[in-house]
Amino acid sequence: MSHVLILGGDGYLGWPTAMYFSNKGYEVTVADNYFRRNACEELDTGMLYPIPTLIERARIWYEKTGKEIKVVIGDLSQAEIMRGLFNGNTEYKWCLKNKFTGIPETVVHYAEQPSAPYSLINYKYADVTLINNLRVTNNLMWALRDYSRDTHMIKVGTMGEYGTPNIDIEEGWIEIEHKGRKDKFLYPRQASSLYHTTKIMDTDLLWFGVRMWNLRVTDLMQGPVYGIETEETKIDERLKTIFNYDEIFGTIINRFITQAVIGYPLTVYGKGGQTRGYLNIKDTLQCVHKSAISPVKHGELRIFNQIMETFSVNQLAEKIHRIGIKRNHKVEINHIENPRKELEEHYYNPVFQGLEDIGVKPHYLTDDIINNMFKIVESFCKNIRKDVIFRGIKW
Ligand code: USQ
Repeated sequence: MSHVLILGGDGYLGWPTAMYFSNKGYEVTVADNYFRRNACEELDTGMLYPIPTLIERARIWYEKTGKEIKVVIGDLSQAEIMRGLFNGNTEYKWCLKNKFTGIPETVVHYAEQPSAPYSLINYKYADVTLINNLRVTNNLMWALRDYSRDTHMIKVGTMGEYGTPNIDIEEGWIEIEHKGRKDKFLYPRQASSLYHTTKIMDTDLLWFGVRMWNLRVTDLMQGPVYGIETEETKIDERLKTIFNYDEIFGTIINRFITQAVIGYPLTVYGKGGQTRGYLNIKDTLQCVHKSAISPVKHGELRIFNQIMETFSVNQLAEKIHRIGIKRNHKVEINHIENPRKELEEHYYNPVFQGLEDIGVKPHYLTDDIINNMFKIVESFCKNIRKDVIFRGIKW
């Protein structure tokens, strides 16, 4: 049975990914330092519903499915904690037999501060983002270099690495002809937040590791993810993933649906022409799994653009407005001054074929999917806090 190690296994994507692999029969270990929950508490972001600790979740998963997800609680920006996951010097906080599972065939790296607004609250949060994200990536790269050059690293990057250039966005690489000669380079990157900039730096670090030490890396340029449920979270209420709708950790579709449910006008930043590529949380799991079973060669940095369709903010607001009204909510669309520094009208034409080519079957943002999200959010309506929806963190 293949062993998958998931770094950041307590997060919005990490926990559903752990259950997805476990359900497919993989041996799964998760590691996390509770960064996300602690940050939510510290910044008082509110959550749609409470979630059990990672240890409790692993126990519930075992009770419900008979499958084990081993849990390590630790800060992966500390080199020895990261290295312990590869050299056996690790301490499990929950597992059936306290025995090292061995070096993983695949490591999924989600262990980063994931919010653009968080990274720009002030100097302190910018520093936490830079130090955490770059150090965790560097620690992982060195652990693979020193203990396990065969392990396939699947790293979650972001479409925001590319920014919004006035030319088509390729999947990671571009061939450039200059003064009659040609070469292939990483596609130019220009991010619009410090968080997104750390993802650019991660890609550069990993490209170095791949060139120097023949590491095997897949870097997934992911767009904003939406959704609450996966097949595995439905097994038990308590297995739900963390769901944020606040300005700091909530992504736009999750936010707009929550806002519609409580009659808070949809907060379209500026003109609303900002276009991004979106995907359902179920597709994140598929993309990571399909990447894991079609591994890269030694010395290869494979990059996929992990999005399924593109929308402008205005298009999202209109969709959610239309469905919210049908469900008898009082929904308004409000164009507010953009707190971010970003283009509000721009060209956007990214290529995103690679993941479908390796077998991913996209879910699209249909009315059914939106209605289903509405139903779940409505059922937790009492927990929604208006005061966390917009505080105005400025770039
Ligand atoms: N936006 C609004 N109103 C809101 C919230 C957002 O108009 O109330 C706009 C933003 O200005 C932006 C777009 O919607 O133009 C997307 O914003 P977002 O907050 O959903 O996403 P973003 O900050 O870009 O970050 C999210 C995830 C991050 C991931 C990224 C992918 O938090 O982890 O890397 O999406 S991407 O956007 O492709 O870079």
